[in-house]
Amino acid sequence: MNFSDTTVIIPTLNEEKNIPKLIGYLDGLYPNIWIIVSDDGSKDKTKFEVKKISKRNRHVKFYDRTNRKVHGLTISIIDAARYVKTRYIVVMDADFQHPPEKVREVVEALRNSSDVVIASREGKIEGWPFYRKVLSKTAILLGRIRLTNRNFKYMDFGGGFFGIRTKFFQNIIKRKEKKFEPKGYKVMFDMLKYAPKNAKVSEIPYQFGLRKAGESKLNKKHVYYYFRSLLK
Ligand SMILES: Nc1nc2c(ncn2[C@@H]2O[C@H](COP(=O)(O)OP(=O)(O)OP(=O)(O)O)[C@@H](O)[C@H]2O)c(=O)[nH]1
Ligand SMILES: [Mg+2]
Repeated sequence: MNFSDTTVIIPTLNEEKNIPKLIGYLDGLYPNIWIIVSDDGSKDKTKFEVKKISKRNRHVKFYDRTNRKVHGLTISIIDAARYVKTRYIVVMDADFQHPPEKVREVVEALRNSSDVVIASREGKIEGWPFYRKVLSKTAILLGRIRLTNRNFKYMDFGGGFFGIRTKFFQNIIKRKEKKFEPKGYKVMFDMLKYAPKNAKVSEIPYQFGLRKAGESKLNKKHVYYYFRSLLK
């Protein structure tokens, strides 16, 4: 099966331990898939590692955002999405919390005419402290209220793993770019707020785990960005 219709966007900040492995998996599992690593000026060897791979694989691109004025997870994804030429996009983290084997199902659902495919987190999130569980539940509840009247409000809109038809995503970005929280972590939520009511959104479950290597970049600021995004 050929995956030249799909670009995987991977935002990175200091992911030298994960990103070469993840690219290796994706490349092995999905012939001809395109990969954009959207990096916000990593201080480790992320750039070196990805550049090394991209020299022998023209399907792998390193998007260097070091000198951009605004840095952040959401802006890294939407900026990369503007360059995509393939019909479909898959967005996933570098740290293996989003299993590369699931990309196949995400792409298949897009090919079966979904506009958006939400990879939804299943099972217990082992290792999360109590406060993070409470925070997550509250965030979901408020997000559902924000998405009132949308048939996708019960889906897992708070995650970072999703597939989307490129034109569909680029249209929303064009119309509502200013409404996205550039430094926030909830790009899927921001996008869904402005998706047409009749958008075809489907869901595939996956087992969510802890990051494989490296450090988390999530902090209190990101919670603030989410709450601000609820009001937009
Ligand atoms: N380009 C860019 N990537 C980022 C930024 N912050 C985080 N990332 C990347 O976005 C992905 C998600 O970040 P994580 O730190 O894993 O956040 P998280 O998954 O909510 O937190 P953990 O569960 O602790 O891993 C990873 O691939 C990070 O390297 C940023 O400001 N810019
Ligand atoms: Mg993570």
